[in-house]
Amino acid sequence: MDLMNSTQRIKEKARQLGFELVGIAPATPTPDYTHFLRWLDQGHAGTMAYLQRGTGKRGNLELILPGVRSIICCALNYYTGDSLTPNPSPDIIARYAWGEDYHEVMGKKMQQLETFIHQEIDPTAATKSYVDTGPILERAHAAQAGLGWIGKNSCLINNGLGSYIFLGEILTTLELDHDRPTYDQCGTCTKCLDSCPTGALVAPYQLDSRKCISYLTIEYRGDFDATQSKMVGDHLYGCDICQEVCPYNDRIPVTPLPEFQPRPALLQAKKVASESEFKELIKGSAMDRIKFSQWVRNQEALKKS
Ligand code: B12
Repeated sequence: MDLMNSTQRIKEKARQLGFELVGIAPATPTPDYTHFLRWLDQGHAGTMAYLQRGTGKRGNLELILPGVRSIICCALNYYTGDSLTPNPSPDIIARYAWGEDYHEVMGKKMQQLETFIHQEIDPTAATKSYVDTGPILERAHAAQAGLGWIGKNSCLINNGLGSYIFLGEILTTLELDHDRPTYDQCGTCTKCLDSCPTGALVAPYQLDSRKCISYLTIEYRGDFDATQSKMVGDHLYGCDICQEVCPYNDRIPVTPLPEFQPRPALLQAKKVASESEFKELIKGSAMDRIKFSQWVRNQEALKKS
């Protein structure tokens, strides 16, 4: 099979499906894997036990898909800009949760790409696709595929699209032409580290989740103590501060996807108090990651701030 030709056809199809970025990484362990292990040892994952569980697979993709050779890495822009109205504040609800659930929107596109591979490239190729929930280091593979670099805020940043991009991958047994990684373009800038109000970026590229507002408002299930409550401040769901201050997120294009446009209901998020209102608010969005009890907890922290 013509390696170059298959690679080009897959990339072309990905672009047709609306992915702004597509690149191919080798299915070898990423150099970042050792950082991941150290990060876990340091307790930076907090209570996210699922990260510990998938450790072996993250280091050896053969355990996920025997015979895996390539990772097709895709990115989808979710930035909707600030000039659109209605527009919730990224200080209260993180941008990634403004529109429809990206797991669904991007997941469907990834499946379409998988179908294309089976129907048009090689019916014998095995594939496995992920958006967010798989036991793989998505940012590290995307960086290896040349989609951007892992910035000091630990986000995958593209010079042109910035970091408001979702990542998705197809692991495949297909031999494809691999892309080259780009270089770290953060330079001497430390705006993300300096701006994080809780000091969660404990060093460049290293996020201690236990201090991260995104983790506290979404992943952390317990009650807040006084310190945590103060840390969360005005944020009801997620946090974008380390991205809002990033110079690579100035003058970036807005997504053409109607699915990612802000849901008007979010403008009233601060007032949502009953469980039925909450269920309505999170329906079909990535916000359904949290339970009503967490929402109440986050609201109470906001009242105190
Ligand atoms: C767990 C998780 C979280 C946790 C932990 C975040 C984190 N930084 O790890 C919490 C809940 C805090 C979180 C928050 C957010 N998340 Co999240 N999250 C994940 C998830 C499921 C796993 C990430 C992981 O493995 N972390 C492990 C640590 C070790 O990785 P890391 O911090 O990125 O560190 C890397 C490098 O910095 C480097 N490194 C680490 N230590 C060191 C040390 C040195 C010296 C060096 C040089 C390098 C280095 O190696 C690491 C491995 O690649 C991924 C999906 C996936 N399966 O990959 C989504 C993912 C990373 N999240 C995503 C998003 C959108 C967010 C938020 C923006 C949401 C929000 N607005 O609230 C924030 C961003 C916060 C931030 N600055 O990272 C996107 C990121 C897209 C992008 N452009 O980067 C992903 C890829 C989901 C997706 N499919 O789109 N998330």
